[in-house]
Amino acid sequence: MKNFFRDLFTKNSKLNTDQLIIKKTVISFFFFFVFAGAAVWGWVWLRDQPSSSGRTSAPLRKVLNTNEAIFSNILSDRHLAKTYPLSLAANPARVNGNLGLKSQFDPATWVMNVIRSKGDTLKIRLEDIKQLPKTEIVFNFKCIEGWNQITHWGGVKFSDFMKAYGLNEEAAMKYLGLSTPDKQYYVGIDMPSAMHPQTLLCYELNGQPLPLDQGYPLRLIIPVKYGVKSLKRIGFMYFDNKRTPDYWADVKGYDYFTGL
Ligand SMILES: Nc1nc2c(c(=O)[nH]1)N[C@H]1C(S)=C(S)[C@@H](COP(=O)(O)O)O[C@H]1N2
Ligand SMILES: [Mo]
Repeated sequence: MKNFFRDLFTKNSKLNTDQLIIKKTVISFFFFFVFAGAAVWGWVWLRDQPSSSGRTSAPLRKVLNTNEAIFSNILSDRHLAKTYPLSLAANPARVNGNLGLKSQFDPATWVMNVIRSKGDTLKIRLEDIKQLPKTEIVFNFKCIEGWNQITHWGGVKFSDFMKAYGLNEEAAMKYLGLSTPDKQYYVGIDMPSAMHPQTLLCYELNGQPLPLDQGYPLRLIIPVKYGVKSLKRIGFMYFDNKRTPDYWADVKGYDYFTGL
């Protein structure tokens, strides 16, 4: 035993092969236990931290918030989502997600309620939206769950809509909020992404009116974001300088911006 400890602190060149093997093995185990201990300690610490929002613990939330601060800045008019030829568009297109679409719904009485910052509410019909210049896009629609699909949409640019209705004060605010008529699904979007030239108030899929389960009469299509933000069946639109509520960010702790 005495020799063993002495060997541990003896220069390698002065040890025979057996002594050297023992020395190196002991040193390896020592570091293995130090790092394993640190990893377990770190995990226990992280597990015991209070959670800040939903299910994400405060330290992890801090990292996510930093990511958001960085990535929200990358979004701007300068970056366009890639577009594709019409022939590549899926038909029929995949249907995914029916939150806010399960309540009783009467297409005949539908209007989009645009709640202005002054407090008055515009009630806009589908015919009104269709009066505005139409824009079409074929892009790769990406769902956060891991699938993507090239799809063909038609509607009005959100920025054209804001201009046409004189919603300048509202467009100058930092966030847009949208919700379904029954308010069961809602999304928050930073205004630069909403005003992006590819963001549509969309009423057509593959040249046809939207199917009911894909958001008839009007949905958002926002190619610079994951699919979660492309809210189907807009009932309400509102504006704020603070972050507007977002179903997946608030309930599940997902990233608020989900930029692409
Ligand atoms: N009202 C509403 N809109 C929604 C959802 C939803 O559950 N309810 N799901 C979102 C998600 S996660 C995706 S990927 C897309 C899917 O659009 P699609 O059904 O046209 O493929 O809609 C988004 N908009
Ligand atoms: Mo999604």
